[in-house]
Amino acid sequence: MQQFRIAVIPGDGVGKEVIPVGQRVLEAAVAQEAQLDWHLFPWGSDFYRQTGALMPPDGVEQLRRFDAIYFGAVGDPPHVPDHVTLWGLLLPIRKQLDLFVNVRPIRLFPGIRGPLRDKGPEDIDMIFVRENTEGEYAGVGGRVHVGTPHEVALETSVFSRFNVERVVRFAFELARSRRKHLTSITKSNAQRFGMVLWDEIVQEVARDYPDVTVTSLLVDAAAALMVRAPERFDVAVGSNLFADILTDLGAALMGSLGLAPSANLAAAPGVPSLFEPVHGSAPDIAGRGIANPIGTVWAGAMMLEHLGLTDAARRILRAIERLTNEGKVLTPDLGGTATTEQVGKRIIELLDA
Ligand code: GGG
Repeated sequence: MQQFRIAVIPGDGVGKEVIPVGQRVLEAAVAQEAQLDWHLFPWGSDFYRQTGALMPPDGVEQLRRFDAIYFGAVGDPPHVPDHVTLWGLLLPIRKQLDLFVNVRPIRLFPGIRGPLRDKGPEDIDMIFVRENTEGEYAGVGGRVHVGTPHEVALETSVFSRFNVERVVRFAFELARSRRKHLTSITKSNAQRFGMVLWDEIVQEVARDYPDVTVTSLLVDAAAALMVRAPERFDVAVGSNLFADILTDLGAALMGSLGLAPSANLAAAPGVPSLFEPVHGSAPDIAGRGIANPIGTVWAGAMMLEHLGLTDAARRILRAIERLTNEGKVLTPDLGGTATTEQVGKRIIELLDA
């Protein structure tokens, strides 16, 4: 039987509730073919309160020896500022492991009524490729004259040719494996350096993919089009910030932020990729046992697929579709009354239904 070493970081808030459910579903799905050796890392805001840091100084190095990382959520406002939690845990992991793309599928599951009443599952089926290590999240900037009326803060975006090209190339490859349409999203009329470079690189790389049609959109137009005509999107590629925002919009089109998964993929072989729900720690519902675990379970399925356990991954997706289609065991964000645990249990029952 194959064995995989998985680092588990439940993190904060509802991350601690959805990750154990995800682990149980994954174990049930792979039971016949693989063993998942989980190693729990209790990092996050509690760890910060005990030690003054979100993870140990060698935390990212500790993660390198695993086959994959299963991550919950980070954030404990108002107790720890959000920029401290994000920059103390998730962003250093993405950057130091060079997890260069964040793949975020968006699709309407059968039985779910999203906010777009005239759109069905065949209309809402796209994948976002988010640049994941630089752009607006480069962390370049600073503040001067702090606390005075002359205070100034700078936040510089970074777009390197090397990085944008590999992200765009990844998106073209993905588009080629699907409906062969790529939408590139920038704001290059207003952002006249980095995003103009991005547009140029898209045009250059497009020459290697004559079978893929490309549409370039400004981010504001892209947001409007996602709502007006989501069927026009197949694969979309965008910067760290823009794709982060648009995938929350996409999750809303799916019916709930709790449904959306993401895969942070490593550029180098042998480096673990990280899989997480798109949602954060949701302090408003944390501790009540009602968080939707589907985004986390789906992220786990993406992890299994990445590890080569494609049949188990497919069975999990089918079980999620059956669950939403029967519409009986759903959490309150989807109009149901079920708990996180009950949804997990039902997904397991439906694995082989
Ligand atoms: N599930 C991971 C999580 O906690 N996400 C919250 C968040 O703020 N993420 C920022 C990002 O994905 O860049």
